[in-house]
Amino acid sequence: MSNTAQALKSLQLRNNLPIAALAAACEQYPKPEGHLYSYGTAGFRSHSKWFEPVVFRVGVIAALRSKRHSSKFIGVMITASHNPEDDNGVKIVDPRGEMLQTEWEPYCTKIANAPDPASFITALDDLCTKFKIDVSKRSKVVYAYDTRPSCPALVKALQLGLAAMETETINEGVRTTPQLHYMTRALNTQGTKDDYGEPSIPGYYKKLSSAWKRLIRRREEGSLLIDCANGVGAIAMKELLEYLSDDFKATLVNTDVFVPGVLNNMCGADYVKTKQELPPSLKGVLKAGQRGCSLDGDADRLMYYYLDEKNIFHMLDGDKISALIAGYLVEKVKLCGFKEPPRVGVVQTAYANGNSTKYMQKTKALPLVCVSTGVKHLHHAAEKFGIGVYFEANGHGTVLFSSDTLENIRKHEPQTPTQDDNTKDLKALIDLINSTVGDAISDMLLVEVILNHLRYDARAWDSLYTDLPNKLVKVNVKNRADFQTEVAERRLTHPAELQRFVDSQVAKYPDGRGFIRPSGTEDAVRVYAEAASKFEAEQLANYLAGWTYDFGGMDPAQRPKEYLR
Ligand code: 16G
Ligand code: MG
Repeated sequence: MSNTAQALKSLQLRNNLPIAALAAACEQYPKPEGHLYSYGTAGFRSHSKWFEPVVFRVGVIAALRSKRHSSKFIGVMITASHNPEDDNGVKIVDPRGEMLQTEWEPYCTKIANAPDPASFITALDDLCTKFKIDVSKRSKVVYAYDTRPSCPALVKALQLGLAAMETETINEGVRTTPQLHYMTRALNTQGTKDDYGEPSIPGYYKKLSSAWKRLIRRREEGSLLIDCANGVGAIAMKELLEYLSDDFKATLVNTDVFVPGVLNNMCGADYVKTKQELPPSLKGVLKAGQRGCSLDGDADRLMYYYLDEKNIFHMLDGDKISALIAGYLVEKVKLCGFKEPPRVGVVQTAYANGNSTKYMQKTKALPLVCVSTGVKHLHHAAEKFGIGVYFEANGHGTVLFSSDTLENIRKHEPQTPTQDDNTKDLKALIDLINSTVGDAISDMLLVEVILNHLRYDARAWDSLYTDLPNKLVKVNVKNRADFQTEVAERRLTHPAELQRFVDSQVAKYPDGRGFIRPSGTEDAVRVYAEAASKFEAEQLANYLAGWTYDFGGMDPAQRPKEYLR
């Protein structure tokens, strides 16, 4: 008898897992030695060459998650978003289209790292016991993947995991992440009072385009330039344009979906946000005054921008998008004439520009909370408002309507024609917004509708407030776990001495703010600083980076020269 067979025979399981099928499949995808995976902020991420074993195991976990939820559909998305083309990632989507419940994350990590079939099955057994999973229930999983060349092989691995659990599956093919989230929710709510829309990709396009047509008034001439990052957003945008009437004029650029090496390369939302400049491929294409926007590689982030008459680049990031939407919604709600108007609130992270926070709280008197980085944190905080607007500065965000708010709007009886018009608008906005997760395409339509209603051009929108100059630096350290934070990542608890240094430096700069946090997706620490001038913001960031580098146990002689000390 082989070692594996012996180990399997001596297993004492508490749950009736299909041991033979799981073990056979696991042997086809042995875990590479020396690689540790972690279910982090955006699921698992890795170089794609190490990734098939993880995706196989995620298939099994997703099946168990479906059993845990009385056979509801669970989503699985294979994408590494804005990361390099050779990377890949996988995440699990819960029945309402939300991120996987956090309590499951450490179990996912343990299952992914189990070195052999016996320990893999034992880890699954622990999960089943912990969450009282009835293994005999049916399981259903819907999955999709982006345009990365590694996806077909990863999909095969996923399918093997699902087959081992005899899961009922729907393969949605090459889709954006938000489309997969939409599908998951629509499949699970079909025919119920929470029906989210027709559970199909044409259903998604119909929902968005019909809401758009109900909302849009006469549009000015001119075309929106959309940088699709050479990713799956290009496919979705082309399909959506078929559904939108002629008055949506868009020019798509960076649509080379299957050309090797171009995905997210010098383009896309992450490029724009981190470089704070126009992607080179748009130079000479974007005209002064014209609006442009960039999606990221899986189309869940959105960045807007324009060039002024002197051809100077201006970025309209997630904070500006949030300010536009929240400011608009709070006025819209007033115009509907509710007896008890829903409370509009905003959720941000520490990265939100200080002037955006001031604008929301002081100018617009909006309630605002700050939470840790990562969509799951923002989403949950936004659920506490009647209408919760959440955005990360990097352009990921959406709007949530609580069930009480939806009920309130459904029952509302407008007393005047104006109230009636505005209530109709609000209902159409609910359909236009993909509330399951940030959706670059839905957000882009929402921004365009609001600009259209307010008769704003990019400059008018930009002038809501002026961004404080800022800089983000990535610092390599020996162990990012040595850096611990509190108050939504705005302060370090450890190393305490480093936080004291941050405080003493920040105090020297007018409008200064700075923080240091460990990344949730990479083995690095991020340093952010803002101040009244560009020079000061950069100087402050470089000081904080220098100290972070040294506190991170790195050799001071090797410190990059831009890091000050
Ligand atoms: C992931 C998060 C994103 C966050 C980023 C921070 C999701 C779906 N995505 O991409 O929201 O801004 O991580 O990365 O949650 P960091 O921890 O490496 O700075
Ligand atoms: Mg993304």
